[in-house]
Amino acid sequence: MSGGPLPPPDGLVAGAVEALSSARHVCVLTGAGISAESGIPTFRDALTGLWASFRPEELATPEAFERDPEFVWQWYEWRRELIRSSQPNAGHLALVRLARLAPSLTLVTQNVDGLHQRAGSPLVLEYHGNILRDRCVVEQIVAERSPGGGGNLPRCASCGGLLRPDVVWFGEMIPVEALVAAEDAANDCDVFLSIGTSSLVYPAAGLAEIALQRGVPVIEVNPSPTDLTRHADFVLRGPSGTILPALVEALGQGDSARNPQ
Ligand code: BV8
Repeated sequence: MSGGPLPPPDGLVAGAVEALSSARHVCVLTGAGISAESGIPTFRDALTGLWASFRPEELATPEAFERDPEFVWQWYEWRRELIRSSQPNAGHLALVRLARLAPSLTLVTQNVDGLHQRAGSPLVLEYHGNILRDRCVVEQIVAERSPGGGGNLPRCASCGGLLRPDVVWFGEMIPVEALVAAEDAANDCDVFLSIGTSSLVYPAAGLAEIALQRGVPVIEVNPSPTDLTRHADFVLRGPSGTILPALVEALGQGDSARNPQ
């Protein structure tokens, strides 16, 4: 994608469109905010029901699972139902189109909901795992459930060990493949797009810092200010389900204007 900037539609900062339109490699980091318009509460949104008195950071820990695996499984099963009954939104779909427009795009997500994959994103780095997979606590591999179950805790079909959701809990290491690939992308990209994240959870929040230290443009898409806002080069203030389609539209228009078929 080459050639001069075009007048930006409302809400889009000209420089952001320009930075993306001349990008060779775009690195995208998404957080819970991109799935909010699909009806999935963010981590900032207070928990409801059984879990109202807990913070996600308290439930998503090996200690909580150790203490009361049934209670933690109930929370994950509740979230799984919500995710199974939700659909990717316009924000997820716009990133699929952006991946087609950009020469190279690396999509890193903190979300465990699998909605990027369901939207059709070709390559998604699951930085915090995927809630819809089970992992065997004994063999530490993704495992099938033993049909009989064994009480109300899911058991591994091959060794009978306890199963847990295949997600990264607080205090646990990021899967090394995703960790390394995401860091490589942040170290190679020439534009970093941070979407729907409060930029509070590390090491994910450190990826934008790598881009900042390299002096490549950092674009934030979020309806509210975050810890990254004052460092970002371009801030697109609004819901990703509105901003991202408009951004991709502007890029697409620019592209067809520059490369009429
Ligand atoms: C580790 C999976 C060590 C589970 C998750 C440095 C400084 C401080 C603390 C630490 C540090 N390094 C490590 C830590 C500790 C900790 C941490 O960061 N704590 C935080 C709370 C301060 N990090 C860890 O524990 C990590 N592990 O460090 O291991 C280690 C090292 C060596 C060897 C062994 C161990 C692991 C962190 C991963 C935890 N797992 N999820 C599950 O989902 O059940 S994190 C989970 O919370 C999500 O995945 C996500 O990452 C995070 C929530 O953040 P966001 O996605 O940003 O969502 P949030 O709700 O916060 O914000 C939503 C945003 O969307 C808002 O800004 C809102 O304005 C915006 N929004 C709303 N609507 C929209 C929108 N945006 C756009 N459109 C809209 N419509």
